[in-house]
Amino acid sequence: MSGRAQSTAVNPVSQILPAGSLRIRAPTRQHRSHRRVRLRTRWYVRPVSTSQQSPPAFATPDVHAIQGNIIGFNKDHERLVFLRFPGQHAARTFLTALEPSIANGYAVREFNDLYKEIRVRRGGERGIIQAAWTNIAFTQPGLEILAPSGLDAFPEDFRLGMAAQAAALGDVGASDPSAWLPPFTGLERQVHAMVIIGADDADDLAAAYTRLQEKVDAHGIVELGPPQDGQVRPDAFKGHEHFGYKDGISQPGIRGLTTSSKNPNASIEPGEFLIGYADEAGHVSGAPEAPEGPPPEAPSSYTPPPPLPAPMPPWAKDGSFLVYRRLRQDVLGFESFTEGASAGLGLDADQLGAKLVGRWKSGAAMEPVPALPAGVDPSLEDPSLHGHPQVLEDAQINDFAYGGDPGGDKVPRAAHVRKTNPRDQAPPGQAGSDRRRILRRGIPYGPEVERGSEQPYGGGPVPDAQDRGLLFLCYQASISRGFAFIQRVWVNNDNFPQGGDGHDPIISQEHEPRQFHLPGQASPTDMRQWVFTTGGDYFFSPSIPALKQLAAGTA
Ligand code: N7H
Repeated sequence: MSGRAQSTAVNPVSQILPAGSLRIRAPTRQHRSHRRVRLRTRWYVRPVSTSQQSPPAFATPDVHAIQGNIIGFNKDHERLVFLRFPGQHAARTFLTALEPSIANGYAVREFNDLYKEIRVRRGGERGIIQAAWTNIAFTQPGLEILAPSGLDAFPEDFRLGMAAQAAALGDVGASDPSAWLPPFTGLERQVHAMVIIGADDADDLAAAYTRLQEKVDAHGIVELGPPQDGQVRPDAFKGHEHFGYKDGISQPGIRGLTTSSKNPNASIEPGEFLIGYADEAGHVSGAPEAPEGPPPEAPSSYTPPPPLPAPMPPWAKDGSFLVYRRLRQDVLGFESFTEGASAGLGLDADQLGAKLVGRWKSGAAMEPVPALPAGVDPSLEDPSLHGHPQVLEDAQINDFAYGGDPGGDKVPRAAHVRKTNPRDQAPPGQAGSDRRRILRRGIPYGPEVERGSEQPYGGGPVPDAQDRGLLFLCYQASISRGFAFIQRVWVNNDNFPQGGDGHDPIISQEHEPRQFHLPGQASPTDMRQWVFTTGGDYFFSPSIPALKQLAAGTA
């Protein structure tokens, strides 16, 4: 974290922000000595020329400026609509018509807070207030048609797109782009924009989609194929993904904008998620920085991304990069593995599954949380089902680290949640983990399993009636430091964090057999692949003011 203390000299933000001369004031090192005091620290980015009385400008991002799904729609129903622009005029007039209906972060945050408050007052009753939100994000080819300034300064990974980097991401074999579903099949990028509609009610979602289609038709925009629907699973499985595990628990708060109720003391600097702000290293996101060497944990095949060639343009401020990955899940394959392999490993099926994921299906942590009495081992059985339901409370469920479990006896070092956020484990250590946080905004898609009439499939085409998985969406200020790093250097790397720990058993995209080291077992466990990439791309989610500029041709 030493870079942060020196960051007062950094001034590339003046290239990114519309204001003229700017200065950044960083918290001092002693303020940063413990994460519990972080909420008291402040970044100030303010015009140097303004008087002492002026309030700090850009101290925190303006929640009105950012698109709402960065805060998190958190809806039961979502629809992803893929668009292609026939030309610049059509794209700009369409965007002019659509922009007023794009939900900003303020509306979404206020709604979410109000929803929670009403729900608590009414003893958990849901659905008293409802909303439908719309957001839009663009691929590089889509932005090229809108022709704003400074596109050359966008990062290389975004410009190339996800399919072109399939080999590096491990998207090979059944996950190869040639097998992806339309409109993402192959290397030719058809999609120019993705509209995300989220709603509490399916009828409201349909109505918002109809309004979108009217604009699409009126401006001659092409909708590519049927939209992709996502929905929360029914009844008791609400909030759980298709393997059965509670999802959406561990999310970073964005310092100054949001506080995660499950992580209230550890917000992350906005520059990790939004362009134009100081990040965890004191660097301003969207400004070039010195080239990185490969991190110590990187496999030899890893090439660090090239630095930005120039500062990102002013209109990119308050924008965020959005990764979309359509991930098909072989639920019966996963279940038959946990049932078949568990006995030989001295575990039951639920416990083996929990070891692979790193949490129990209920969401309970396998590491001790503060409310758990000493002597109860949460890795042996789900404590929430055995007398300790309090471990599921917001203040408990995410309050753990791995420092007391260096060997991975409770949560194996290659378990999904430990691979994707190693917390205090070294490598990379807490500061290193905090530089790789992402805002996950995924939702399950597809029908429930028809038990008795379906078989595990192990990859390849499946009938729609058996196609289910996760529409993985995540926001970050740098794809190469966020999603792509997590996938390439941590998830797919069987030597992270230590030699022979194995692949992330849930999402690694490598050839079979994949391996997973369970402490106490002589040899790693061979596993099939149960999650397959079936589409996706890299998008940019501009700010609301930038949408207006893109529409007007002034960006
Ligand atoms: Fe994961 N799963 O059900 O096994 N994920 N994930 N993920 N994931 C998490 O803490 C899952 C995917 C992360 O801070 C939980 O919210 C499945 C991708 C990160 O402790 C569960 C799929 C990437 C975290 C799952 C999938 C990530 C996380 C625990 C695909 C990024 C937070 C609930 C089908 C490359 C870790 C929770 C932390 C948590 C599952 C995809 C990343 C249950 C099934 C592609 C950073």
